[in-house]
Amino acid sequence: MKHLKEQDPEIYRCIQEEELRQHEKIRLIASENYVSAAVMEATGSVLTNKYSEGYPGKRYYEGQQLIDQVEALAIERAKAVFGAEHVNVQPYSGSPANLSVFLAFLKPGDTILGMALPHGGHLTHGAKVSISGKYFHAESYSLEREGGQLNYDTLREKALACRPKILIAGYSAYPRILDFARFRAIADECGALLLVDMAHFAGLVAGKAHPSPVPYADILTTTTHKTLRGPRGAMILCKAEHAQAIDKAVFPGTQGGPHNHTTAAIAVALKEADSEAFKQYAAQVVRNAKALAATLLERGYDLVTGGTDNHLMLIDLSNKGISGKTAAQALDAAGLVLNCNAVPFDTRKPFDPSGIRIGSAAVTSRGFKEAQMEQIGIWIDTVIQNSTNGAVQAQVAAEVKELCRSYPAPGLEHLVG
Ligand code: DSN
Repeated sequence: MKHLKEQDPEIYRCIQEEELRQHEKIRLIASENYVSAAVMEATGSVLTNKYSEGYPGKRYYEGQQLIDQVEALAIERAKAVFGAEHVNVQPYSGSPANLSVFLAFLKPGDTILGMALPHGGHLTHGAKVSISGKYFHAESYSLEREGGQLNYDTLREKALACRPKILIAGYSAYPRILDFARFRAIADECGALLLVDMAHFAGLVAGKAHPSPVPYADILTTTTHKTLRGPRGAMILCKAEHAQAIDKAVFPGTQGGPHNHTTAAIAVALKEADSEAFKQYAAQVVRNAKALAATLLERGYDLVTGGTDNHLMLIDLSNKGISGKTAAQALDAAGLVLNCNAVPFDTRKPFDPSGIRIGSAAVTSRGFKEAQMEQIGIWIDTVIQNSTNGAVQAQVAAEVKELCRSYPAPGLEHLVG
């Protein structure tokens, strides 16, 4: 980064220090990961200089000889990895992807039905503060008070009562595998399109460590930077019959020119995902989440649904006498970075809720296995039991740093040595 260092020392310093933070700390935010050096190189390439409104073979501006190849490769790889009939790789991120789907199939005021935000759903699935909840009639389904699982009979009753045009399956904080066949049946019964937002688990699907929702959904959205381990971006997958509606809704419906550097990096990530190594990665992500969940359960932590089947877990800290925000801040000081999170039926406010969410995608990318996950569980417990003790936080932070030295993260290997 010699040019950046010279021209903008302030930004250069922030990036250098962020590199160090990502190297020295254990990153447990369930939606984050480490991209490979190859993905990073594509993201930082000259493709950022090009405008390309339109789609391969049909663009508004000239000079698309290489951009068309890049986008066509990304599309073909996505279709192959997920077995999808049609893919649009242009959405800037998950929220614009979901908005494009709504634009394609809904009129303002139409009904959508998604998982309630405090129960693990996403803002864009109809939360009142989001455009999805402001411009559409948003209904939501909840988890069960006892056990915290999704009850499909209750979901069906709700869907039959409100008759959504789009039924959304997907989450940002639900630790179990969704029953996509059941969602399909409910959507059929109430005449809805089924949208699966697989942002969180797309990498597990690509790596065959999670059932694929693709055969069941009419449309799927996903970000590309979570378990899929690509750049910050998104894709929409759909049945061939919806291809035109989706493409028109992305461009010109909600977006202008695609971010070609991101498209290239998505293509690179998809090539990486189509490998034996990525299959092993995805399987290890799930094993690691289970190992951490088991360690926390042994120490009396209240895991929503009692455990995990995917890459994340949600912990209700009410029985530990500490709020989610206080716990997350103490853990951050100790080098364990995660986020506070609402739990189902939370009585606390969203900015300082009762829970924390933990994910295993990033730590698995740096090579952590079950033994390291168990150690993380012990550290989390130690910090939470001593949340006001700065000395304990400093001691754990030193131990975390020492462990991280032996597991250089992808793209950050130069920091060890
Ligand atoms: N912000 C993401 C997450 O943390 O799950 C979802 O968009």
